[in-house]
Amino acid sequence: MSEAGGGRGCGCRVPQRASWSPVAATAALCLVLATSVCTAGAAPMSREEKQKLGNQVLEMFDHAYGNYMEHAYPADELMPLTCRGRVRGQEPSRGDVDDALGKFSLTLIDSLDTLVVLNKTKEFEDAVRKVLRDVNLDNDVVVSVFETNIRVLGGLLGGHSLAIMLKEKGEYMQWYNDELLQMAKQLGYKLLPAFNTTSGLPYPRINLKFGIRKPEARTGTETDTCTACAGTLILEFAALSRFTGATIFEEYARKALDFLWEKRQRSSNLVGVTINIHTGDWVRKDSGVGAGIDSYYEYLLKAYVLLGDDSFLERFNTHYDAIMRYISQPPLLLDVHIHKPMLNARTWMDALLAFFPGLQVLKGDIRPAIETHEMLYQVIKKHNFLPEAFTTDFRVHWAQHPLRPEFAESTYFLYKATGDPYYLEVGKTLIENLNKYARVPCGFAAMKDVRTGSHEDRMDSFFLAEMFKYLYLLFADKEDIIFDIEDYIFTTEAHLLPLWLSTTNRSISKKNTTSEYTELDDSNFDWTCPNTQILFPNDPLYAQSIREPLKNVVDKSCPRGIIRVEESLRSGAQPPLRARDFMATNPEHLEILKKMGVSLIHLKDGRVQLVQHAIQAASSIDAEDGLRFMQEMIELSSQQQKEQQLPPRAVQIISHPFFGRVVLTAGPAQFGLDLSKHKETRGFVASSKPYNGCSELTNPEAVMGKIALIQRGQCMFAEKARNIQNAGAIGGIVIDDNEGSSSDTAPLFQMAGDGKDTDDIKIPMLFLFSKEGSIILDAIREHEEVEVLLSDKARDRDPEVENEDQPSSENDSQNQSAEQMLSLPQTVDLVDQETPEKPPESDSESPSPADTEEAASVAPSEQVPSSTESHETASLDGECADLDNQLQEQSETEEDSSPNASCGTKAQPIDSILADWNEDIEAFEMMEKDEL
Ligand code: DMJ
Repeated sequence: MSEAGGGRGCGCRVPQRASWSPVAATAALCLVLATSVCTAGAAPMSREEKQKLGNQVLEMFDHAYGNYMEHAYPADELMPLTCRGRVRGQEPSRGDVDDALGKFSLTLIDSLDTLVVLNKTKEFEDAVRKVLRDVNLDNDVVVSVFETNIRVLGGLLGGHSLAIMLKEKGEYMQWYNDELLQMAKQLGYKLLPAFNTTSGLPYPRINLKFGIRKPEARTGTETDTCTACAGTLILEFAALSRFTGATIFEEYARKALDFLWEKRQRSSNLVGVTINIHTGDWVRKDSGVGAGIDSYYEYLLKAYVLLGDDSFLERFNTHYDAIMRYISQPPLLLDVHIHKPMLNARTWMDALLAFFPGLQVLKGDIRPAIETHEMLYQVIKKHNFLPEAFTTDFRVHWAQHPLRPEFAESTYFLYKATGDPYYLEVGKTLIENLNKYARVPCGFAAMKDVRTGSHEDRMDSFFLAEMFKYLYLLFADKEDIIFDIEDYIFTTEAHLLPLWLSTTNRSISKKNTTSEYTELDDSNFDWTCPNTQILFPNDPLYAQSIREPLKNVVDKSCPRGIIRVEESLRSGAQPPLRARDFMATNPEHLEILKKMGVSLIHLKDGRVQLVQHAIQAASSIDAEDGLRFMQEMIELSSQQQKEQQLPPRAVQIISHPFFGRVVLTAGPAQFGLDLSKHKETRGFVASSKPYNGCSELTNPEAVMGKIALIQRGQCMFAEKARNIQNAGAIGGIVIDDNEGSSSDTAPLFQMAGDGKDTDDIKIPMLFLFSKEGSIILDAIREHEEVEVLLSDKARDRDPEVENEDQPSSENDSQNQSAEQMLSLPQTVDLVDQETPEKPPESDSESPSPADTEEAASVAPSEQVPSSTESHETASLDGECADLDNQLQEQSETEEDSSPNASCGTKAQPIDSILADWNEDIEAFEMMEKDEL
């Protein structure tokens, strides 16, 4: 079985290592598909049901791909709400995320091999012809080297791999003469100038036409890149070298990997998130398996699988040990500091780490894969999708979800490894949620906010490259696919590269291997992994027994019970007080604060301020706990501020032909009916006259009983509200007058009152940026009668509409369904609607800081200076021994630790420790600002 099947390359010892190649070693399997095994947990799924789901995936793909081709191509991506192409430069810039767009028909290229996997061979042939005819790689546009590599180079190579496979079969692609490979080579050469650094780490961006150096390039001044950006090249570059014989690509990618390996933090064996491409210094020293690092680890293991080079496996295993020791806190995966790996760097996780269980399957470490996957699935069940980031107690941290495929990927690999039909049910839920919440008439729209169900006008190319592949393969039987998927490896973008490359053009494969590898102890190789053939027949309930204790981890269990074993061991019986548990009214907590040197100052305005003076702590350990507590409190506080700042609302278009599928992100008002208090308002929309709503309306008959549309500007929001209310409107939507503004690019805000009493305003008021507003205005132009729902969370679409709607045409047949749907009074109470910000049920007994005004009001900026100030002259008399032990462990192998590493003879002055801590605290604050 190949890697693609989840069974290969997990580091098993194979009989003849020297001559081993992935192809030759297909008999030496670590994980064997156990399709015949069913656990008692989930009933087996019938062949018919699997086929039905597979067909549903095909229909969904057609909906996404068809709309892209019809309305967006040759643009890079589809904008599914406005049903047009996203052309860079023609839309407001979204920052880094736009660096994937190179005016090279990104979605088409990223979809090529998906077409073959989904058995759409004719469409594939047609798509390849379009790529060859239309795509230009020589555009004057600055693109991300990483994204261009994984999506475009990977897409071309995946397309080439399957084109030659089809050609060999003798029916399709008979005309094909390696044209995609030639394009890939052309693109490869365009990316090479990015590697012109002394370190060999690539610049993060390159101009496709002008490269790096030329003044016209408009890039080349960056100093930092992310670890994944520099470490996710080897599969595509090695494949390019081996397909073409041009060794330079593989050499460059290997050199970048060698450098990263050299720079790993030697005592923890972890890597940071961001590195300086010139000096090799870690810029961000936090480390996890998600954003910024993820595919670096993935590519080490997969490079071993594809290229058969032991050094990659050795590096992977070394890192994997470190990940399992420090980052893995089952079922969580939490970022830590590379220099202080026992310390968590965050109290939240990002969605990208959802790929990790899949990688663990490939490695052969099934138990933690099942655990993490289960935890993620519960988060999904709670929010319908995995939010971009969520806290350790499973609240939303970043509410977007751009239809990422990582969880589907892990689900597929876990199913392949366990054969447990539970994972088919998981896949079914993913399909249902996509259709229910993300499907719009013109494709699938990313979720702007999983809490409100609002959409973003965005359908990323990876949705077609990855999501449909993994979902289709999950339900497919061998005979459903026209080639043997086991002969290929998936890149991080799910492009397929043939395993036979391992034996082709291998000339450079050993050239750059440093002597270090041969010197390293063989025990570093973890050659063992569970064999499911043995494991599952012996215990068919294995996977379920691992999931069982986690069944309620998100909803019912007490997440704060998940405290690192090391922490409890270190501090004896009583674990340190966690910021999220703190209550300013609890005398025990106040006692602990005192011990930690933290004092509580009651401010005049009712808030409290926490200040730490390490010198006042009872011991050095307590001082350290106090610092950590403060650090947690800072993070918690900023998270709460974020949550309080932006309570977005939703405008859901419910009339024909939208039927509730288009959900727009809206800003609330500080006056009028509060939609978060279990209310929603439904009505037809009408433009007010005058449109700015700044005087008495001249068309009260038109807005009476309706939701009035008003343009922003020229008077206060509250004045507009009063004018439309007086005309009999039941709600109002203010549309931004700033043309082109969009919630994709501008932060939402609340409409403030007019400084006077606004209690007289009873109707709900929402704000839409111009782009979202024009979706409603366009709808009026086209359909005249447009009905919307104003709420704090989109209401479910009517399932009957869903059924009728798929896969048949969406344009007709819907009038009567519109009546069935959402037959609510104009203003209704929602029963028990979930409010995601609230801590889990179990927290209600002992409220988290989110429930206490005091803790929420802690001002981060006030904490840090106070503590540093008081540390300058601090000493920890009599407490050196404990601190010494703590620090010694960390500092012995620390590359950049000061010579005075700890107390006593090896004393590290407390201010140096604290300076170090403050550096971490600053790093937290920086991380908070960073986007994924
Ligand atoms: C994809 O482009 C790739 O999987 C990449 O490695 C990171 N994640 C995105 C999709 O989420």
